[in-house]
Amino acid sequence: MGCGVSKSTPKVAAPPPKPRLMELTDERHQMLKDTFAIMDADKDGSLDLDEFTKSAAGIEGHDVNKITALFHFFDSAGDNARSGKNDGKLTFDEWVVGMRKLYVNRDMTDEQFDSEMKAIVDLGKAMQPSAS
Ligand SMILES: [Ca+2]
Repeated sequence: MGCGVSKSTPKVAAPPPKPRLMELTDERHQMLKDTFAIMDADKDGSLDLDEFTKSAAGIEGHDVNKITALFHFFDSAGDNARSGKNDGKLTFDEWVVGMRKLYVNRDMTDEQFDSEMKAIVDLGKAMQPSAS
């Protein structure tokens, strides 16, 4: 076999490109806040899997596995103990961090973000029992 000797030149370890989290403007922050409030059907300040599933059905269709995976993605998105990482509830902090991670390296226009959020909000509203 005529294998040539391949010289391996030591590569200078280039630092991996830093993931660019979605830019969080005041407007987007407010939108996330509104969305969270609507998804939080029992208003206890956190989203459980049930609340999340009802709202997320609009994003992922009715694929329970996908929604559950997404829920755990968010639940582990918090960066500190305060946000209750992996405790089965999504805090607002996890929701914000999760959304920024979800849209990482994606250049979204405000319009795109707006329409994605609106889809969730509309669905959340449809889930609300009509006030009597
Ligand atoms: Ca809740």
